[in-house]
Amino acid sequence: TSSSSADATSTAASGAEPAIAAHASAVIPRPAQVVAGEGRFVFGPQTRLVVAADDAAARRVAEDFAARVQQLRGFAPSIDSGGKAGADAIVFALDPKSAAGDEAYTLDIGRDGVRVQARAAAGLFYGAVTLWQLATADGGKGAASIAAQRIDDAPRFVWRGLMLDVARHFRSVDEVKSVIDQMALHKLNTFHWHLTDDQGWRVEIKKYPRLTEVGGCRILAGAAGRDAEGKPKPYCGYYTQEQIRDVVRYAAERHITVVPEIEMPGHAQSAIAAYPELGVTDVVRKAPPVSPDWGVHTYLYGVDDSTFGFLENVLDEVVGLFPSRYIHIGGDEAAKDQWIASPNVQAKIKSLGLKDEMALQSWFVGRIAGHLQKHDRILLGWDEILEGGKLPASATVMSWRGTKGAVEAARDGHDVVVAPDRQLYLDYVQSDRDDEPSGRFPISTLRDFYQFSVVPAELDAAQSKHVLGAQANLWAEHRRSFERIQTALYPRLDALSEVVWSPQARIDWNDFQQRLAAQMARYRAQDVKASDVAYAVKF
Ligand code: TNX
Repeated sequence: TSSSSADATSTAASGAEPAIAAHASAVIPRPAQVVAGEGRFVFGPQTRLVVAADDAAARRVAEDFAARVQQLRGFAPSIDSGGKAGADAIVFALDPKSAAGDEAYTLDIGRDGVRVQARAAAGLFYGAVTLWQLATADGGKGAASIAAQRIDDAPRFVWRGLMLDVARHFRSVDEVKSVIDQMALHKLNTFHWHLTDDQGWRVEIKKYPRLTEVGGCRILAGAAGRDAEGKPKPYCGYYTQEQIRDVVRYAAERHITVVPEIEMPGHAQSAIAAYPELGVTDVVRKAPPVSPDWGVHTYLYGVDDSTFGFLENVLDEVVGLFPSRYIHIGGDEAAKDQWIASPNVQAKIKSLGLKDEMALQSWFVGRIAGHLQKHDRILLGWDEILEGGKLPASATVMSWRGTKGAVEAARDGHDVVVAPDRQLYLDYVQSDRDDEPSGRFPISTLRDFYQFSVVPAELDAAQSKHVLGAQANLWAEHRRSFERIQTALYPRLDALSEVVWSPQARIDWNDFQQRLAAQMARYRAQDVKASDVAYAVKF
């Protein structure tokens, strides 16, 4: 279907060699440039993975590649440190002179061997992922044949993200790592971890142990929250700081940055349940429970200096755990009812010379941004942070209520990440099938995801430079089991990866569908539950 892909290349099969996979360029996201070559490379247990003796980064990439090959094809090629290139070798080489960026790579596949080359470890890793996909496109075991081709690849956007909500339903470290693994295999590089919300506080903060002891547990509404004798059954989960560090390290090894989100001033009910003095104390006199149900709740932080002291202490620990440049502070859906009802808050608004509660939220965000700046970190928030006043120049906006916020912010000189709900939310249902799990309406299909265009049409070329990229968000209200998380994610993650990685001109729904067949087989082989709805629904 594509003139520049290697699909058409096939030499007469000589009995001993395995056949070339039907779709020989089954790579997702689709590489920027593919030029077909002559012949094929035979990849089997005898293949050597060659790395320079002193190149630790290339060695890590080669080891990771060998383990992934072992998982799918049942053999692990050996690592030949300091060995020579040859027709039986795949060379992984860092070349600091390469002109392209740190995430770019070239992949040269021919009869006389394979060379994966990049300027930096990230690019080399992505080159190996592409090679792994080519080497597993037929879904088979044992030796494989890979069509000769030359790939020159680099991402379109620097922010290629996924958000996972572990506040509504907790996910184990292993489950989180499994998601991170799949992100890496799709060349995504930013994992946004939604760690706090009304229904749960999931990150250990040493200074405030009740955040997780109390805020990490809730009682589910209805029968699900009671045991056989009708006694409440706590439903709990949080990550220790050691576990957080482990996940951050695991992600970094896969060239993924973890961006934590600590919600404020709203979506704070679990924190206020743990420490009621953080709330609007002249209105709320009794500690709320950690929220047992969904929706936009009214508990939000107060604006006393003591509450800012708490938030700053929390952020200080968060900054210590997460090396990311960006710290997400939420900012969405902060219902202002309690601020409006509070004489203390109203007095504060007056004393600051502010107009109203919206202006107070803007002031709140500015104060937190200043604190993060002391740590050399950039405040990131949902598009509500644009409301009520001027955002600090460095603040970055994540646009979820469509792309309006992205347009406004980019025009105003802020960097933006687009994550519009109707297009890139993974909690929407995917079909009208009887076995479709519950979720938000209307239906959001794989094709809807695939056809999303990242840069809003309203932006001119200069403003568009502020668009860092896009991410999909997986809110978990409807997703209690990990299997439901997985079927919401896969294969829509494939569509997302192409939208944020591949050049616009390479976006092609028919071609994508063909390549997806091999990917669905890879999911099965890796024991990853993917939704088959893409095949069941007529588009
Ligand atoms: C809105 S999107 C929220 C989340 C919900 C989601 C449900 C956003 C910034 N806030 O709290 O989980 O809708 O789709």
